[in-house]
Amino acid sequence: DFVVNLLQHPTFLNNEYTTKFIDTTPELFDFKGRKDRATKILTYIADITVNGHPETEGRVRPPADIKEPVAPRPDGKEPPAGTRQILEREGPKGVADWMLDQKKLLITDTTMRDGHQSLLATRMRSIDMVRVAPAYASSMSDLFSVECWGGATFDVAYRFLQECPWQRLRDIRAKMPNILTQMLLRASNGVGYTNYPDNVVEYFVKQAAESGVDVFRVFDSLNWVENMRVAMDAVIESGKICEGTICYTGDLFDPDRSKYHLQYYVDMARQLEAAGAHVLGLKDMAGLLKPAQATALVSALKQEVSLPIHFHTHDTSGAAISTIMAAQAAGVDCVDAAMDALSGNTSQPTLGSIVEALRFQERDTGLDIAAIREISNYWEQVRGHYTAFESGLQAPASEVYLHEMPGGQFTNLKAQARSMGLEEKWHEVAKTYADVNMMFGDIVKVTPSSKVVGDMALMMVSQGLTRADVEDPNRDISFPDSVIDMMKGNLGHPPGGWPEGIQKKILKGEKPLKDRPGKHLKPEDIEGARARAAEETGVEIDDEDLGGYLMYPKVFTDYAKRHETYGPVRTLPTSTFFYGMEPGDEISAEIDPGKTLEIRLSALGETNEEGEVRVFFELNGQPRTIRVPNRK
Ligand code: BTN
Ligand code: 3PY
Ligand code: ZN
Repeated sequence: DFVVNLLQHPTFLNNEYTTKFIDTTPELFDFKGRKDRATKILTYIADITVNGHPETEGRVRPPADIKEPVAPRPDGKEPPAGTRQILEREGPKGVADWMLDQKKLLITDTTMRDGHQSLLATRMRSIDMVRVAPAYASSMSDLFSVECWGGATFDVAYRFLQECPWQRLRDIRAKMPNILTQMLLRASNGVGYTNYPDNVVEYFVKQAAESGVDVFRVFDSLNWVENMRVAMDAVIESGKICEGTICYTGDLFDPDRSKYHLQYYVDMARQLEAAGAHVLGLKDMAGLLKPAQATALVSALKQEVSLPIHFHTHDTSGAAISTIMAAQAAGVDCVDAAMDALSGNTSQPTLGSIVEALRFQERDTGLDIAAIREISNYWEQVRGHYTAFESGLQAPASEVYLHEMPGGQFTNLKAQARSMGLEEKWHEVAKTYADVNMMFGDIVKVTPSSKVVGDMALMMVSQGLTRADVEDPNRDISFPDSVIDMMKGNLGHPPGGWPEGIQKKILKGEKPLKDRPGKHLKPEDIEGARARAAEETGVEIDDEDLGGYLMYPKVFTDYAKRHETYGPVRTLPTSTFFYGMEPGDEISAEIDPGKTLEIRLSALGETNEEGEVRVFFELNGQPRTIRVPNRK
């Protein structure tokens, strides 16, 4: 490839080349046989067209005539100043004071993070978000924030979408300069599933702040404030907004679940305030908070702490809007909602309906309902491209009060159960999940502790074991690794510790940690990790890449290697990314600002004796042929 490129280059042909020419056009002299980005992208399209995408295989396909989503056009004016300007001008404390001064109910739009995490298995691609960001900037500048990063979106971007989560963040930030961006951070678990060394958590937060996160919602999966300090301190140090968060579980009014009573939450809120939180997050990850309980809890928290309160819930039960109304009446400052087309069920409650419910009243959100409808119509078109990832959940259900699964886990665990052949036993899985929770001492269930409970429940249902079987001292049980890890104390400790009997049985005599896992984890040699990542991938590792590698070494290096083969596939339309092209299709892909590839697939050849297919393209009007193996 390089020889052909070089010989055709005008500078070479005119005999004007110097060694500087070699320095400034390294791609022409790449002897490792690396291809240019257009060839890489064509190779990707050819491969998906011939072999399909593994993630959508056997799943429901969007209609053949589905259109490319079109985002509402911004009005062309400079975007109005929003919350981002308050942060820039007055800092995080200034934002918190501003929140407290507002009469209106503030709203965070979660569509770009929890919305699709909870409805579409986290599979939404960056291009579908970045395209609508200018419309948010122009018509939604009264939002408190847009949650668009963290949680499961980080690893899913690398793992399944072949794109860089940091680039997503930078692109959204650039196109939406007036609204705060928000992320979900699992404290010492970062955006992963187990505790990381303190210096890794610090590095990650610093980089996230630099790349564009303004609000960090920090929570711990066992509600252990001690284990949140490293992450909280790093956020405070970065000058961004630290939303120290309480996870809500159980039922505040259930006399049999006295572990999570009003005083428990008030104490935790005070600890978070003392730890320096600017905002108090109240995270109802499963959607368990009922209206009257919301009145009691929000009133108490408003009375006992002086921070603005930001409430997050899920509509799994169908009752979330009543809870939101109770919370706002009790004085909650800000609530999370998803744009209508990606709301409801395991997602957040419906943004437009909350706006309407408060219209013409004291706490009117001030958001423009016509703009909301337009943006939601865009999301509706986008959602149509992701039918492969729909859960098939038909209706909200009160069963959530039994199992208490987080909205972000529900559809995921259901898919896992299906893949293990346990789909018919789903309600048994749900009941067993509840039993495991009680066996573990009635814990907060949110990533990663929720994943541990889910692993245990699936294991029990697949092996036909009851709680009594598992607890039977005379019965040998082989526990999942994640369960052993949690009982060792590697996620921290729940209030009151783990139940001794089951912990002893799981650890088989091994001694658990008594304090903070981060105290025992050796600090990472960060520059050593960068060198290792470069060695493993053969590419240069920048600060953002390093953040990916520190969280997920294998996921990151696999991504980086595929990137070398396939190039910037994030620029492809979603239908092309998941389904390839049909002969006659034309698409464009903007690989750099202003540099667009016009791609037409002209024809597909037959499979030859070597098992290869030739795929005929026109690239910016020029014919190009790509050969790919037929693996079907
Ligand atoms: C939870 O466990 O509470 C939330 C579940 C989020 C899981 C995400 S979905 C895709 C990705 N792959 C995994 O195995 N887990 C994450
Ligand atoms: C996550 O950590 O990904 C969650 O959404 C927890 O609710
Ligand atoms: Zn959530």
